[in-house]
Amino acid sequence: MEKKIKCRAAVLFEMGLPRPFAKSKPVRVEEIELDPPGFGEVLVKVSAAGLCHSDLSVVNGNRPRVMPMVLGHEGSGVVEALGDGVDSFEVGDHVVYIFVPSCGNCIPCKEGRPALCGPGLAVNGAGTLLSGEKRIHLNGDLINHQVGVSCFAEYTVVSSKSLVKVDKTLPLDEAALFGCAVITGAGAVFNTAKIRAGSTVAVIGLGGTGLAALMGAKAAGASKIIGIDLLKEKLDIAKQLGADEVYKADDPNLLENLRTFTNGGVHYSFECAGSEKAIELAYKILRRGGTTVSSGLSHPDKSFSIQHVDLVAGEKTIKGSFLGSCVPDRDIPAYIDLYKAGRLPVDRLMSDHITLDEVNEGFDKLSDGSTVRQVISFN
Ligand code: CXF
Ligand code: ZN
Repeated sequence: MEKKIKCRAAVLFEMGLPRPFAKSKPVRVEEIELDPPGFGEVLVKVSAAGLCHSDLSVVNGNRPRVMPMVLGHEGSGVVEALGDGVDSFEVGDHVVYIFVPSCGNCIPCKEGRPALCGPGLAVNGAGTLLSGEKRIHLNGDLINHQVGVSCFAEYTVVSSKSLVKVDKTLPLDEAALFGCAVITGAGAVFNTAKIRAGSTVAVIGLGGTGLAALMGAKAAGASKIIGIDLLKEKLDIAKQLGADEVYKADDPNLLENLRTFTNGGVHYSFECAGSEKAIELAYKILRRGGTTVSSGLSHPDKSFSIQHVDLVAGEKTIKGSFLGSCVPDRDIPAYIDLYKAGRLPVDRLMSDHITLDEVNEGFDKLSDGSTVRQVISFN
């Protein structure tokens, strides 16, 4: 396949522009040109892409990246063409994007920890594909990929190591959510924490990943699930999804009430908000022997503080979780099966379908907290 492809894509030119984004327009829909897929690469026609807080963090400057960049890291699509050397996919396959390409050869990959792939993390920082190449041209210049995906576009060229094949009976807008919200949130529960049935769980930050963590805790047999967020609307959604109790994060009685409700604190707390205040709270609500798992991403300048003696004498654990500590080829099909069996109601995360041209407005809504997952539809 030799031909270049022209298509529309949402390009971020400058981080940190003021709100409302509908007015400052940090993202512009432009016509880009994609090179044909190189060795080990795949051309995918995008079907759906979710707006995630990690995209918003790039837009508002909390997650500094190389500019300009075609945004989007959570999405799904259909394989349109294969580069040389790709034998794991066929034209017509339905795929979900993975936001860390895994080389398969480095020590973390060989240890079964693809989220920690060395080359994958390096190329993500550099704005290239796993090959080290960029395949996106804008007005004749090469521009950057977001974590090897850049699926806020009608087409993508990506490494085959950035894709997982999925069941064709699953609607592609639902499939998209498995690539970030579901593996990050549910993966933190199933893989990073490996919670024990009957344990008590609190989730702090009830966006897409937090609600997916809550669903994961339910599926894994938690006895009491607590949702915590600053916004009352999010607490209401958590209740509808099966939270047994909810607290506003700024409620002055939160600690006392939570300790009474759980008889001394939770076994597991999941920080899904991406703020140092959230991880400090996640730690404070643990019972002795408890574990905090953090999957939120805050600004690289931020640190958090805990009482050292309490960590030691209380035998507490704090763990980071990236990509839900998942093995995507193994876990995405498994989580899709749980969804189909009604045990992980992922479709409930979807708030609205929007168009590519509505992305700035979508980021305003996401900043306000008035939505969970807005999904860009391309068909
Ligand atoms: C992020 C992690 C950093 C890269 C983009 C995706 N995860 C979830 O949003
Ligand atoms: Zn995400």
